[in-house]
Amino acid sequence: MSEKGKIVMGALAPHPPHLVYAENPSQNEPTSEGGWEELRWGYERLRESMIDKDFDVIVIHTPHWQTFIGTHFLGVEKFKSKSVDPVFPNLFRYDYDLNVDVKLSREIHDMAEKDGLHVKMMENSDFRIDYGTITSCHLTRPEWDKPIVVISSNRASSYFSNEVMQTNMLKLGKATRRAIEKSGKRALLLSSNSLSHRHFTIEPELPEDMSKEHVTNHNQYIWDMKIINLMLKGKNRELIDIMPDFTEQTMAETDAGSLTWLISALDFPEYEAKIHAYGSVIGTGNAIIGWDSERGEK
Ligand code: 2X7
Ligand code: FE2
Repeated sequence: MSEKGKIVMGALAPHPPHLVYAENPSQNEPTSEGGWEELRWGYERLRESMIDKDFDVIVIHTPHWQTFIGTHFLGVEKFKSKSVDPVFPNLFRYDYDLNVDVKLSREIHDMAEKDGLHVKMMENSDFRIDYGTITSCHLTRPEWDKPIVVISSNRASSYFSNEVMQTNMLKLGKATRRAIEKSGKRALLLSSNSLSHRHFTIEPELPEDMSKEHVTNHNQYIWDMKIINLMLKGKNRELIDIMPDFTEQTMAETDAGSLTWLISALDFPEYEAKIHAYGSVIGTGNAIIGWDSERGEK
């Protein structure tokens, strides 16, 4: 029987809406001729790597639900509507229908509150789910057969500094781990973010024209490789130490705190992570990486 109350796996699961657009799922209105295959095949490999995993819930931290006073948690059991990416409405108009594990959501909220973080349950049933959550969840688990817990990105990095954001997200990661252990549930954790994040400002006429796709500049690429190699080698304390510099120099989407939260929730893994893909989307750097905590912690 599977051991109860644990994180069975963590993943860096970036959310460029282009990847959903390129897959042409029935839920998305626009249609494409494909594109970004390396990343989409990487998601396929991530899904294969968890085919035997037994888990009850997906817990995701998302950069595109941005809250300025504290961290918020979805607190309504069902959401059904259309999500439109405000920057790429031409690519992403997605009909979603999803279930939330409100009990676990509240348990993480309560644990974080006890640890002194500002938190809030979001109980507005008309709330529009952000495209980051939908994209990462769709690509990781297209069946949508597991309830999710969605955690907002508190913008402490914009209001204060990357260091303040990190301090809070390290606490939130710990609280998340303890709440999951106490709950008896088996959870898959997703950090929904790109790495380097300098975007092109002009989109090619055909968005999926792969002859136009490349990382914005070499500096971004060198930084991404440094960060990826630390994760692959299990050097996650060093990763956290240099994350503020990385975030600043590449405008990385790690400013959202998602990756810091994940590394802390996984308790700074010293085992090797597995990379499934690296690729650029409109110039940003994206890596799909899995931490098999059940295998790694043995
Ligand atoms: O939100 C995003 C992103 N993080 C990366 C690339 C392209 C679009 O949207
Ligand atoms: Fe994003």
